[in-house]
Amino acid sequence: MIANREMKSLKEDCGNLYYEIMKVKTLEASHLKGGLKCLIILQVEERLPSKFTIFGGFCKPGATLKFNFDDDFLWGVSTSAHQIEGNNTNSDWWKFEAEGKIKNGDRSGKACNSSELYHQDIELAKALNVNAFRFSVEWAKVEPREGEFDQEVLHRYADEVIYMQKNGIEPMVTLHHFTNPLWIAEFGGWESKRTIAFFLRYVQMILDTIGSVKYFITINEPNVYALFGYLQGYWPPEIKNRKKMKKVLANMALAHSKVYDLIHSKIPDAKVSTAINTAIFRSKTSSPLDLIMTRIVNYQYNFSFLDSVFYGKTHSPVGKITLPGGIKLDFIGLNYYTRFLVGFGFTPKISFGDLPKTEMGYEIYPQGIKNIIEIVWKRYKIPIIITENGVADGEDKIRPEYIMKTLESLSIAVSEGVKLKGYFHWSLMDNFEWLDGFGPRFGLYHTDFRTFKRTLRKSGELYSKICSNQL
Ligand code: GCO
Repeated sequence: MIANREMKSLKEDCGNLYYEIMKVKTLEASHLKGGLKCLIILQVEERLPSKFTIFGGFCKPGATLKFNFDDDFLWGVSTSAHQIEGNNTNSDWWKFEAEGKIKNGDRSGKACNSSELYHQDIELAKALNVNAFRFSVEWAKVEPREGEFDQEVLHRYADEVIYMQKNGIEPMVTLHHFTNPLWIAEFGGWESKRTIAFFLRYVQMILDTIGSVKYFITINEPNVYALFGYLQGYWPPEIKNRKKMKKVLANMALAHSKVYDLIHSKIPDAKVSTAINTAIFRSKTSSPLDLIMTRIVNYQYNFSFLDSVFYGKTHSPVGKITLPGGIKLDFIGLNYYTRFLVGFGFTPKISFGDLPKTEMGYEIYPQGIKNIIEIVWKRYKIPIIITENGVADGEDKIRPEYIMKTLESLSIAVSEGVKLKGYFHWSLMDNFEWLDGFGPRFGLYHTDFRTFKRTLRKSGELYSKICSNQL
């Protein structure tokens, strides 16, 4: 236990990390490796809605701080094709955008022009000292019409992989990241079982072209895709029907499992997962109804899909479908951004609390990631990779501290036994943020959407130091 007086002098001494302290409870430095001049981790109690902890740290200027991660830890950045490449003309989102559905009438258009500038983007990632890069291949470009595969696009993706590997960067390929070819959407998309067969054929084509990739994400955030597209109806195909949502989740669970097997039949030592969007859910009050609702929402959102493909048996709201047996996850890909408050209702009442917000309106709650990975680890006992985490912050005021808090929280969880194999920051650069268009800026690099110039932010500098172990 550290005395308050000592605390004070540390505070005066401390360098760039400073977190608001409310009440010091314990001192713990065990999660840090050598080379450290001083660092304390403070466990703090916050007020409502229920007790939880936040962590903060100080280090002296010039101190070397090493997080408690393995030497082969994947330090990465994350992107997706539709959000950065541009000209995704044969996709369902392109049509949706043309109908004026995006904030301020934005359209993805040329996005960050990455289909032309991808070599440069890989170099920008390298300048961040990352050793991994998660990106997605775009089905609507690979197969713009049924059965018609675009060789040029396939070879561009192959080149992307080769260029990453040449630069010492491990590629992680996402096979489906929200968008679909228009022809798939037109015959019923993920509501139809036929889509699974088409998806497998497309994945086969990718595997035949892109060569020696080890890490795959089959489907990005099936929970978000199904919720926004089929229950809340904000995203294409703008359906509000719980039954259909369940069917989509079932078809995605089956597609994931089959793709898992397909990848392993070709690359036996591949590491395959889905990437689930996770969030902290807290009850608005301590009333039993709110508490029960919170448990239900938490299970359905965070765990039902993972349970389905882990146990080989669907768990509601994933609809009923027969899944092949066996665990279809080599690691667990988790995306984490924020916390929600939950109240009881015929449909659950979900809102943000009083904490300061990001440009997306999300509560700034990086420390929640610790809780998420602890629960996920306890439940499945297979390695975890954070496949996305970040913050919309064009002015870069929040991001540096957000990154530090996140990594410290992860580091503590690791010291307590959680197996964490990597962290991918969302995102390399500002890009097209779906319904919110070009407004929210998530990049470690600022993007000028007129000239496509990318400029390193302070947080990018910080991240590059972390990735090269200088901080
Ligand atoms: C998601 C996606 C990304 C987003 C990111 C920021 O989680 O919704 O994977 O495409 O851009 O999460 O909102």
